[in-house]
Amino acid sequence: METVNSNTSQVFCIGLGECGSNLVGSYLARSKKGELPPRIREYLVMNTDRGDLLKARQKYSISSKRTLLYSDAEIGVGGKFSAGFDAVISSEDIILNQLQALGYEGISGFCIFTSFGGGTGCGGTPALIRLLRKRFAEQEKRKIFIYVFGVLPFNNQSSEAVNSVWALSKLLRLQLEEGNMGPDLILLLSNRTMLERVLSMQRGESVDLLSRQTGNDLADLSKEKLKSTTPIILGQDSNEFPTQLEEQFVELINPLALESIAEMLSPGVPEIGKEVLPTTDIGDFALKLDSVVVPAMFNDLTVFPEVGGMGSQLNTAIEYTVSNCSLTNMGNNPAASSVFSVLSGSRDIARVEFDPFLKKSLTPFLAKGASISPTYCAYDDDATKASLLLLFGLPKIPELHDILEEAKSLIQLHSGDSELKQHWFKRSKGTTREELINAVNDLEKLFGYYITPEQKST
Ligand SMILES: Nc1nc2c(ncn2[C@@H]2O[C@H](COP(=O)(O)OP(=O)(O)OP(=O)(O)O)[C@@H](O)[C@H]2O)c(=O)[nH]1
Ligand SMILES: [Mg+2]
Repeated sequence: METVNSNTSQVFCIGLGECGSNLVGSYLARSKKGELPPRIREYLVMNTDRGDLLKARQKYSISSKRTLLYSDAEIGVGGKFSAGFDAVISSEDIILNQLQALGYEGISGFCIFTSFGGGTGCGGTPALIRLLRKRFAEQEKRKIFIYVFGVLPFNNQSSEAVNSVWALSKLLRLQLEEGNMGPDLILLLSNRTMLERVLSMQRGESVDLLSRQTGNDLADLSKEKLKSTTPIILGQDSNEFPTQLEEQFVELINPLALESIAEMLSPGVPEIGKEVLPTTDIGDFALKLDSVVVPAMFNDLTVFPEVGGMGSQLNTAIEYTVSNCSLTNMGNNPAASSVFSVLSGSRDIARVEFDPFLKKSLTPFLAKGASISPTYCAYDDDATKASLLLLFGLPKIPELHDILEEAKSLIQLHSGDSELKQHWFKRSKGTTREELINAVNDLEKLFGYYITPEQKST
């Protein structure tokens, strides 16, 4: 396997569809003085929906050369992922031309941001990855890394659940094609998990704002009470997720997702007074992790090396990170196949000597034989806040069980002898019932044996 040169890696970010555009827009608009964060060469925000693209452009002040409206639909594809797929295929030239105009030659890798529940991003991502892989293999004769940051839907969005199952299966199957036509990593960011995290962890101003807008005093509600008294908020008992709340929720959620994304890009960024051991850059994650990854980030880590007992302090921090900070719920027993940890902080905290402690504390969350890759980002500055990023490869994901059940129910609903009934598959998704059943089977085989309902955590 060819390796990625970690010393010179520069990354190109692409936001596909509405969710992808928002994530890329809010990530890169955060940068100071309009400069891109180090190691981000450029970015492009793409959509098949003119209105949404314009909205993203205005909201995040994105220049027109960094946006691309493609396909002739102009109003999005309404969740029909096959149309999202075809839209990329029929616009390959204009996509490559615009990437070239932005300067993507010599790039080490791409980060693609998308939802898995919509149509433009969900369907377009596999087609885009294939296009990029071919372009670099044919013209630059080299391998690039491609990471997909994919957003899983809220509860009870069955049509989005179907799309998510299709997307995951499609992306993983593309990896099996000669030359790997799929992504190196799929990072799962779950809207339902992130919403719960935000509501329970960040009961500050943002929740007050949401409370005023929804008429619910969210700050005053425990998670259980929230579920029972306002089922609509978490979509527990309603048939459909309330779209009017969705926009407000994603505003709260996106900053949480971006923390982990920014941290993933950071170890390889050179800074004065910073030392990274072992040398690590974003491309290395692909070499050490299984291809489906759940990030968990504790960005306000407080440990006190001077007090001693670093083993137990780190143990507590890791337990907390796994159970409270993962961006997709991994339940109580993730049994992951691999993990990458990045401990950042002052030289007292980010020390290679802590390797045995970290490994010991991570072991209960891993399957037997799993690989552990710790990295330490040490800063001269004593005041630097400490943080811990854990990337779990192929963990148990109870939520995928729910998504699969939602998808199966919808598939079942439209199945039957009637040709007219089955027409739904063609009309709404542009695919066959068989293709969706195969996608369900793929995920049940990959994850099913350990995502039984009993293993669901609260
Ligand atoms: N976290 C997060 N989720 C979002 C955001 N915008 C949309 N979503 C989620 O994305 C899903 C809908 O997908 P979109 O990204 O809107 O769809 P699209 O790719 O534009 O495709 P079409 O609209 O079908 O053409 C839903 O699950 C939304 O909750 C966002 O900014 N952040
Ligand atoms: Mg859209």
